[in-house]
Amino acid sequence: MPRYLALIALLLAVPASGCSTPAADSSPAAEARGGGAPAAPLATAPAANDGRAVEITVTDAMKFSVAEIAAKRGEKLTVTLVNVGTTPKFSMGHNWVLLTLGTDVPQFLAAAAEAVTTEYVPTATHKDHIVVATKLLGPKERDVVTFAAPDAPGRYDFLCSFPGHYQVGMRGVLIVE
Ligand SMILES: [Cu+2]
Repeated sequence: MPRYLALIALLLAVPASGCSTPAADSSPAAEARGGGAPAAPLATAPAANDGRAVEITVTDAMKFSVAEIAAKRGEKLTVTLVNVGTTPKFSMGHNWVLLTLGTDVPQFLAAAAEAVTTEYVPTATHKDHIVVATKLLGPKERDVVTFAAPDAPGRYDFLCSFPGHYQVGMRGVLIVE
C-alpha cells in the first residue's frame, strides 16, 4: 500500500476536537477512550462506572495472561494491557486488538505487517474490522481501553498484531453471550 494513503487515513482519523494528540494515537483505541482523551494514569484502577475491569499481562513469551473473556451483549468492559517484558519495543512490541465477528485473521495479519506507520494496526485498510485496539506497548508500559462488547453474540478473535506474535500464540477470544 502506498505510504501516502496511510498518512491520509491517519489525518482523517484525527479527532475534530483539535487536540494535540499525536497521530500515532488516532487509533480505534484512542476513539474508545473518548476521542483522544488522555490515557488513564499509571497504576490507577478504573472507576467502577468505567465497566468491568479485565487486566491482561503480556511478557516476552508472547502470550496473553487472559486468552478467553466472557461478556454479555453490550457490556461495558475496561481492558488494561500491561507489558511486563523487558525486550525493546522495536523487536517485541505488544498490543491487544479485538476484531469484528468473522474477520479473516490471516488477511488482517497480512495488512497489519504492512502497517508500520500505525504500529502494525492496519487502520487504513481494516478500520471496519477493529472493535478496539490498545497502543503498541514497549516494556513496562500499559494502556487502557474502554468499550462496549458487541451486540451480536459470537466468538470475537483478539490478538497482538505485532508481526509473528499471533503465530506464536498471542491470541484469544471474547465470547459474547
Ligand atoms: Cu505481541
